Amino acid sequence: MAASCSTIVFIMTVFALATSISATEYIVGDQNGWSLDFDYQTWTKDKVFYVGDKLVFNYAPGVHNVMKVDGTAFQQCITSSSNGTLTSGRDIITLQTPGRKWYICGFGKHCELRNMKLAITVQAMSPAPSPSTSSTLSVSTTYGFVVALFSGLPLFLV
Ligand SMILES: [Cu+2]
Repeated sequence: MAASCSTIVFIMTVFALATSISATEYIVGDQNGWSLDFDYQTWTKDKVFYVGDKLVFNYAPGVHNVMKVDGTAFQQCITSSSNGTLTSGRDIITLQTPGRKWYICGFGKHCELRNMKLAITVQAMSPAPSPSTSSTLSVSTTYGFVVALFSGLPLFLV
């Protein structure tokens, strides 16, 4: 009994690890990073963000920052209403809840005049693993594990 129970836990752990691989890390602005006069609206257009994905803001520290704001503050570039300012120059934000998210730069008029503002919508569910590239490898490895476990199961039960 105990053996089969721990086997099930192990299988679930392996599956959890396999699904966590599908989280995506987005470099905001790609090679431009978090910078002046970049079109972040266009950058977000072809992307779908899911809970668990990460945003990486790359910039020279002391020149820019990243402020998490609400929709109103985003529209009007109000930096005082920030509920968290990141300043490291390589800020990584893990998207933890679904919904609309807003980020602006709090330096000078970077938000108003230089377009340092990013708005995204985070989706709740991660899509089913696509049958391509590296995810196929991890999934088939997982199945290999499970098959191996089940073929070994009778030994535990005897
Ligand atoms: Cu800035």
